[in-house]
Amino acid sequence: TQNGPVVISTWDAGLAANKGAWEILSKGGSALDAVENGVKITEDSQNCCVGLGANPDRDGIVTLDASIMDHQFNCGSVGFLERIKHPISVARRVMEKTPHVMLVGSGAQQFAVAEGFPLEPQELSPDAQKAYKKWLENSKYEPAINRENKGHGPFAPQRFDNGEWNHDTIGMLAMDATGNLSGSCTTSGMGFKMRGRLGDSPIIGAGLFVDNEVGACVATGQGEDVIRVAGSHSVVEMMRQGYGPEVACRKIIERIVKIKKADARKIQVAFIAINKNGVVGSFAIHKGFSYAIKTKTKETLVDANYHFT
Ligand code: SD4
Repeated sequence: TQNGPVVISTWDAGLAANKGAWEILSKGGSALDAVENGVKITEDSQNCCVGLGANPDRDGIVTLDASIMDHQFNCGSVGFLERIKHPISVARRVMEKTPHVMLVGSGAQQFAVAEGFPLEPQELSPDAQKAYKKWLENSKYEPAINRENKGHGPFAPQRFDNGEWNHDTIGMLAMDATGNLSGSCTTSGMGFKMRGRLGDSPIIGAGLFVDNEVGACVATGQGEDVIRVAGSHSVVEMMRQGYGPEVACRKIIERIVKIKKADARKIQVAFIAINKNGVVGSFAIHKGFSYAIKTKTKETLVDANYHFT
């Protein structure tokens, strides 16, 4: 039911991010401003898994992806962006100031600098340095789901003993007081990815999709498997067919599980969704995914339902 503004976002870091969104929503601000302001908190945090403090690629360089979409199919994204603290704001500038939807790599960085974003030093945070050094011992790329299974919730460690974060992304969806929807997603991508790898997060329709007449969805987890089913767009299409947000998410999770066969046991994907009435829902492949909700009366972390029980 539509009961004033709502914001939801992925993982436990979503609790802090939702507060940033709520600063805007509670004053009657737009969903678009809210989803930008909210995830900037996570991008800022040196203590999390998103933004410049996050894990690097195999070559030891942090590369960031982000996307944003409003209630009128306006969208913008950046991929493979280095040395910029707030990729989400660059994505918004791409949306608002260029004739394009997506800028990547050095071009995205050049645009960001021209727009006045400071070029940050190219260095790893102390935690990321430690994790990278450890990773170099074996140099194995393993998209292990168990990152997500090892713990979550407000008291869970942000980083495990082996140096891995329990996630690398924040996705956020908001409905403002006028009933408009917007979404954002920002990530360092999978830690120790190949250089040049883009995940689902900067791809409109994969990592994020908003159709104001129907609903919105954002994804987290193994980006490659979100891309191959046009994940977030597919979830929104399920809502268009009349399914509620959780069932819509479940339908596409089940599609991924079917496609991946035995390999589905090894990957985590989760979607969160909101429909045009402000009803929210989520579904994941595995246990351990949580998402944060904030409304006028509620501020909480919810354990999502999942496929493999
Ligand atoms: C990616 N979907 O780059 C992102 C990673 C993620 O929690 O969501 N990690 O594939």
